[in-house]
Amino acid sequence: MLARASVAARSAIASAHGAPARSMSGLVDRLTALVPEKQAEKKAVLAAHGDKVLGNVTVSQAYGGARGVQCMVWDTSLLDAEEGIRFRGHSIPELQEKLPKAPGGDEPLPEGLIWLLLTGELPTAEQAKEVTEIMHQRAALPDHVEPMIRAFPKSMHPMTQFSSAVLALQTESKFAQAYKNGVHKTEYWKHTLEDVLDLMAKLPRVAALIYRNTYHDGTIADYDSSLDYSANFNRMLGFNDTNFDELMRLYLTIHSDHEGGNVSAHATHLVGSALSDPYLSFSAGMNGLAGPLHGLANQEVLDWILELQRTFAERNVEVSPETVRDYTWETLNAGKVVPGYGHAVLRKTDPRYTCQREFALKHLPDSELFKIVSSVFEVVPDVLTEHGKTQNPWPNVDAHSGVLLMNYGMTENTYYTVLFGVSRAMGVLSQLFWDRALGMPIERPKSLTTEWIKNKFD
Ligand code: AMX
Repeated sequence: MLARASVAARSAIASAHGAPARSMSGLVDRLTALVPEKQAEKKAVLAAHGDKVLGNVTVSQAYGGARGVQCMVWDTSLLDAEEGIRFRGHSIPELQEKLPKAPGGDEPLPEGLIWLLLTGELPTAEQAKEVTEIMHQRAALPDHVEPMIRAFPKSMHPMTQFSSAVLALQTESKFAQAYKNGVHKTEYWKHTLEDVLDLMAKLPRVAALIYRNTYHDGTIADYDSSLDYSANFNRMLGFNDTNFDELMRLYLTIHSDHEGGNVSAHATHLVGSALSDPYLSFSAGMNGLAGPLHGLANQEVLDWILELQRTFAERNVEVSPETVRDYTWETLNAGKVVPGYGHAVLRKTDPRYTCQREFALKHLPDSELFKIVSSVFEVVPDVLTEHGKTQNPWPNVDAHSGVLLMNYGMTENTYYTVLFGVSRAMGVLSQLFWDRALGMPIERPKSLTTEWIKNKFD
């Protein structure tokens, strides 16, 4: 049932708030034990290898977006150009096999992934459940955030609303408060952990409010702490289909982290390095995710596919390898990118694409849009190869996600990047916790002028 405003929701969350404190001790205890171990490990690595060379930087790399420059430590995930992402050493198929699932479900619970990203250890079902409880306990929003979201013009892009709402949540930062109170730097990580968990917990309601207010009548379902993170998120968004719950679990898992150099991860890490609290840091990351070459590509892909469908209907042509090929060339000849294809690091099909394709084959094999996505997959890599500019002609995560969301009735593609953002929080905030625990310094690479480069090498 949908109820206006959030009074009922707040009381539902507040009663979850009163849940026994024992439910959060496992994760915090585990991290408390791990922090000194990892601090010692960092010290040992620096003592043994501190003067080893990771690589040289060429002038092309300095002009070329620092592509391939190895100069950052990011422990939550690692991207291999051929194989794709591993989260704490585990590939996506391994996560699908090893992470706890919802009763009767096949897809991993993102709560289990949060445990894995934070601790580096695969959780038991009990431990994943504990994370679900932690999320419910911390989900209540401060009073000023909901009215602020409701006051935004519907024409404001959902990512602008999302980033602004995260900034508004910053009034709750326990790290900022502790810093103001003069906390010792060895204690930073404890307050950062509070913010990291609070923020992950609050994002679904923030995101759902944006969705309900921008595209619907503003009513939002009561918060239901008897459900897992993804199912409760779906109810607040207004969806009540258990297959969509499964998709949401998979979606939130696979978009969470993609090592440290991508724009949203790097921006969060960079801003956090100034000891800006997790709210300020994550909001910065979301402003980067909102760019069309990064997270906004999921919105662009669906526009491209729907435009293809419309154009073909107007021209009265069937979707076929030949017609999709011609349409792709039209895009390239107009000086535009084919959204959802290419990657700065990957050189093969993104395994995040592959697992979404498998989900579609299982749950929506007859969808017309899925058939278009499949035809595009057959043709675009060849066209991009023939075009000859793209380093990687294969599809990335964004080439598939929109069609799955459309299938379950989430048709508003300008919203899609917000879902990416809710997921991305899990990766970048887990790493931000470790940045604080390991005492990572303020980030400050050296820049050079063109004049300096010419003088050195001419
Ligand atoms: N369509 C057309 N041209 C493409 C292309 C694509 N899908 N991918 C790359 N190119 C072009 C680049 O624009 C560049 O052209 P230029 O020399 O005229 O500037 C040239 O090929 C070389 O680029 P690259 O080295 O292969 O890629 P990159 O590392 O500079 O950029 C990326 C990577 C993802 C921005 C790029 O492939 C792209 O724009 N793809 C489409 C947008 C997209 O899907 N983004 C989402 C990525 C995943 C994510 O972050 N969510």
